[in-house]
Formats: sequence, structure tokens, C-alpha cells
Amino acid sequence: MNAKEIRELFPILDQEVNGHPLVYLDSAATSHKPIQVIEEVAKYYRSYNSNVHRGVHTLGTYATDGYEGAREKVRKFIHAKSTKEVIFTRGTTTALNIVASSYARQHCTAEDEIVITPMEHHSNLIPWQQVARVTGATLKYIPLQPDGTILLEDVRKTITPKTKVVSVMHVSNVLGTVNPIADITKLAHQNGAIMVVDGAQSTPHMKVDVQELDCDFFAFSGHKMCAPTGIGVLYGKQELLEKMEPIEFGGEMIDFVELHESTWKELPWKFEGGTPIIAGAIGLGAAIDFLESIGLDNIQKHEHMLAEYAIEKLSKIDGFTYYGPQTNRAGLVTFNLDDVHPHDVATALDSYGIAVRAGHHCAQPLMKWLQVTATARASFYLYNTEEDIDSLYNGLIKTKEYFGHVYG
Ligand code: 7TS
Repeated sequence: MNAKEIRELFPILDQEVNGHPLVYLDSAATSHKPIQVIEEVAKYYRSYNSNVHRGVHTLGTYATDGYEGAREKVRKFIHAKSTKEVIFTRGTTTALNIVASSYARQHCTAEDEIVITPMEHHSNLIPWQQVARVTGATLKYIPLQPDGTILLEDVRKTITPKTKVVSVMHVSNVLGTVNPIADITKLAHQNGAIMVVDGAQSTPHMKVDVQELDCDFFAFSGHKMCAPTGIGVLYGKQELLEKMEPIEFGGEMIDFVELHESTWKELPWKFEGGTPIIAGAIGLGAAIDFLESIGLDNIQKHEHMLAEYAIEKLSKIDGFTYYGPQTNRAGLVTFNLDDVHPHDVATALDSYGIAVRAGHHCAQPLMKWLQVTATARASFYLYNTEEDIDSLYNGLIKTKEYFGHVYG
């Protein structure tokens, strides 16, 4: 995989920020879009913009073919059995909220337990807090090891026959931990619970096979994998989705409407009330074609290499601390520099054209566990190179010198 050639396909990367060439290290927040995706979305608006599933006119048929064709691309990409199991949503947050609001509120009582981890993004934490609040169910946490991993032994102790739902992130957006989803799923199923996976940080970077994981629900966002914002996916096993009630009611999702009652369309459309995210889905289809043309295995290998290189190089900086496991980690490095607030680190780096994220990364309980108020984070994708990490290293050295001088 040649990251330098791949960069050329991302027009946004060819610019200067604050007088320096842009070094974009914030792809865990959102990725950039290759020209293929930008053009596919523009083509929809330029030549066949229409609503789907209703018009018999020609453009409407093209739009429906584009939208439903994208669904089939997603199905293949995650290896779902049927397109009935692929629901387009606004993103991971919406997808997880559908499972919490529709499945969990129906199935949980005050006798039941919901099991998650302290490393979850707020999107996979607050929906479950809300289910617990409304149903009286108990929210339980699988404890973390000091390096930010979880032990199957602890999973075994936390999940019980009272557990109804287990929901765990595939890859941590802060620690870079890759969780053993297939093994956790087995333990959930042995106890009669369903398994929900937050795949926001795995799907863009590694091959995901929902049948191999055997999870019941899997959520991800298009914008982190080269697609536009505003499109995401909820995968769910058909037998579960069939029994679930929609959470949004209105046009598009109905079959027959009477004055006092209505019936729903079949899957997946019963969960897609209103005009759907047509351009977004078409963009996601183009992003999948793009990622598959490069190969998810190649992308994963490249990011592994970058993460190892970054940890080795940045660890040479006096006062540099990173969080999360040392090995088997995803392509991001969350860190702090002694005596410099992470917001100052990010602001100083920005003045050199280097974009990193600072803050709690939507994981406040995890920050508490790490005993920090915030961190900085550099996250990598297929267009990043070792030179980007060298720039980060040089930027951090200059940042340290500057703040050492100010505070020293
Ligand atoms: N889950 C994980 C693991 C995430 O990293 C994110 C977004 C979400 C869920 C929510 O995704 P959304 O597309 O619905 O917003 N994570 C980040 C991040 O790490 N920095 O900015 C957004």
C-alpha cells in the first residue's frame, strides 16, 4: 500500500494551514473523503437527484437503484446474510439508540442487567443509562486492566443469567484497545443475552464480518470511513429486527394507514421513516468501493506500522505518556505531555499545521479511570505517512520548548 499515492486522491490534504502543509491526525473524529466519493455524491445531485421508492419517473428509479445498491454494498462489506439486516441511520449514535429504545426498553425489567465497559464512548453508554433509568435494570461494568484491556475472566464474572444486553465497543477511540468481540459474544449468548457492538472505530480500519463475530447488532458511521457525514448503519439479525417496533413513525416506513391504525413496511424500511439519506448512502457505497480497492487488510497493516512507529518515536520525548495497551492496538495514540495542558498541546500543534484532537473524547468515565481531565490524541488513516509522525514529533518538541520557556 502506497500512502503517498493514496494521499493524492484526497484533495483536502493538499493545502497549507497556518503557513504549514496540513498534517491531519484526527481521523478517529472524522476521516477525509477521496475524490471518488466526492464525485459520486456530486453526480447524484448533478444528474439524478430524486426521492426514492415512490417515483415511477426515470430519475426516481436511478435514485432508488443508487440507494438500494449502496445497501447491497454494505451487506457484502460486513457480510450480513441479507439486505433486510442493513438499516441506514444517521450514524453510530442513532444506530445504538434504536437498539436501546426499541429492543432494550421492550425486553429489560428491574430484574435484569445490562453489561458494558468503562471505556465506552458516550454513544454506547448514555443510551444504556437511559434504559436502566426507565426500566429499573442494573447497569454493570466489566472492569479494565491497568493497560486498558479487558480479561475474558472478568467478562465471565460480570455477565450472568440475569444479563439481557451486553454492549461493547470493538475498538476504543481513546485507548486503541481491540476488544475480543467474538469471545464476549459467546459468553453473552451462553447467558441468554444479546450482543451489541459499537463498530465506529473498527469498521473503517479492519475487515468486519458480522456472521463471524455472531453479534446481534453492530453499529458504525460512514464519516469515519471516507463517506459523507450523516450516514451510518445498524446491522441487526433479521429474527430480532422482525420483532422490534420502529422508533420513528411517518412517511416511507408504512404499509397501510387507516385513521386509527397503521401497519409497517417490511425490513429494513420499517426503521427508515421519512426521506432517507440518499446522497449519504450513495457516498457510503462509493467509500466501500474505494476501501475495498485498497484492501482492509492493507489498511490495517499500514496503521499498525504507523502506531508502532509513533509510539517508539514519541516515547523518546521527555514527559510523554501514552494510554492503552502496548501491543495489538489500533492506529491511534492518546497522550499527554507533562506540565502542558492537552488543549495547549493541540493549539500549539495547530499553529504548525498539525491537527490532533484534545479533550475527553466523549469518554468522561474513562478519563476519570485514567485519572486525567483530558488528553491529546493523534489518530491515523490510510493517507497518513511516517513523515506525518515525524512532523508531530517535531511539533511536540517545539511545544515543550515553548511551554517550558513560558512556565519554566
Ligand atoms: N462510538 C465510538 C467508538 C466513537 O469513536 C464515536 C465517535 C461514536 C461512537 C459516535 O459516532 P457518531 O458518528 O454517531 O458521532 N468518536 C469520535 C471521536 O473519537 N472523536 O470525535 C468523534
